[in-house]
Amino acid sequence: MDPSAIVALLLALGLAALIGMAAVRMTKKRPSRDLSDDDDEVVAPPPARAAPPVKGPPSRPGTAQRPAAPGTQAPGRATPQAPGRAVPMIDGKRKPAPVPVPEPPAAPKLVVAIPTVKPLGAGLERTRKEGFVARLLDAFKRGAVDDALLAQAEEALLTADVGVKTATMLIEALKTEFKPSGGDLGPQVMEFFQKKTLEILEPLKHGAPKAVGQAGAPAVIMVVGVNGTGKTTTIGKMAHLYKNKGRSLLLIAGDTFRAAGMDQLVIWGERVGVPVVAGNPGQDPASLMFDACRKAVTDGADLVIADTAGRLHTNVNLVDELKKVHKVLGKAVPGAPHEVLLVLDATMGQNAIRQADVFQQAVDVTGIVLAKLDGTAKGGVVLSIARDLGLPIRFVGVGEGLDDLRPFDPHEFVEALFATD
Ligand SMILES: Nc1nc2c(ncn2[C@@H]2O[C@H](COP(=O)(O)OP(=O)(O)OP(=O)(O)O)[C@@H](O)[C@H]2O)c(=O)[nH]1
Ligand SMILES: [Mg+2]
Repeated sequence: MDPSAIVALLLALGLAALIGMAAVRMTKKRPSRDLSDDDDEVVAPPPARAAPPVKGPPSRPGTAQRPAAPGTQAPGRATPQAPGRAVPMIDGKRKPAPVPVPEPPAAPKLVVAIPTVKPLGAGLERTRKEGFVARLLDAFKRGAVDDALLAQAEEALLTADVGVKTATMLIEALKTEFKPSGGDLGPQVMEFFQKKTLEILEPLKHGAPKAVGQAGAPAVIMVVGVNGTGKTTTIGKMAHLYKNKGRSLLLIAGDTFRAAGMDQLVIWGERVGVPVVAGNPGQDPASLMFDACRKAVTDGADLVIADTAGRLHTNVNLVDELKKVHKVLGKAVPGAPHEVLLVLDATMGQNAIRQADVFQQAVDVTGIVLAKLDGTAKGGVVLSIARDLGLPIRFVGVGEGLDDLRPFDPHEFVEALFATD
């Protein structure tokens, strides 16, 4: 054979052998590639997500509580590290043989509540939707304003708990002052009622109290009301609101008749990051108030909010107790209490008005908080409060969340109440 042919044959055989070996190596390597595509990276554990604020255990009574900032990670809730996922490089060259790794446990699903501020309209939804506005509009579809129609309109107003006196006044005004301008009556009547309602509400100075203390002393707000109306919850929400405005606060858990009542405020304090002074169960609330106010002065707090017991208003002792607390607050801080807020439960409608009388006799109530407006079709009670009690409405509660307290604005209220959506 020609020597050059032999050389060519050998070269061809060598090449074929090389290709074969390469193919075998590639097939062998394939399974490990899937694990080692990112061998050089240390795999980071899944990022920890912020846990929602967690109610801590009630703190020991008798001391000021300064809880951890809200939103901090709850102990033991951190997302666990994924074990064994890191495959480090050794000397930049060699890699250890991949070790079979068990699947990491699934990260716990933490639901983080996104706070939303509820519009007032949402709080008045039941008042509007459960007949009131729809019935008024329906009544005035029929054209002329006659007696039957006026009676129907009065009934619609009463279902929203505007109170007999206010409903009568509005209907009288409709009879004598309302001048329809042709076309659909319904919207015109609504506009008329809106105007009249504003006339009832506007003369009073509604909205959040400024609550500013004097000469380096804190402002003091005393919160009173029948049990279950929403005092403690309102104080928690108010603390959140004023803290967000940059005020330094101290809360007093003055409901010493009920340990659970005090604990409830301590938990709210932890939630919003505001210190709470709680007493011992059965302790004289007035002495607790005095000590706590002196502490607020020493600490340089600029707003104190005091919770009180809410036993039945027929309990004469409670009235005496509130009078005593009121007096003692004045001894501890000049001019205190600067505000006495009466918390009324909107779901009680006209009964809430009767409760107000009793508290007004006991202490000098300066404003109303209307809680639970979201849970009632009796939102018209706002008109009764302003007209019959002559008291400004400071806040309305529209839910149980941190942000569900709104400074009362008559314009916003009237628009939401008579909205025809
Ligand atoms: N839907 C709704 N619920 C509310 C509102 N305000 C308070 N609540 C609920 O009403 C209930 C009673 O509220 P509390 O704050 O404990 O009432 P309280 O006046 O302090 O009661 P006592 O301490 O027993 O006198 C709780 O379940 C609150 O969550 C509100 O604006 N809307
Ligand atoms: Mg309470």
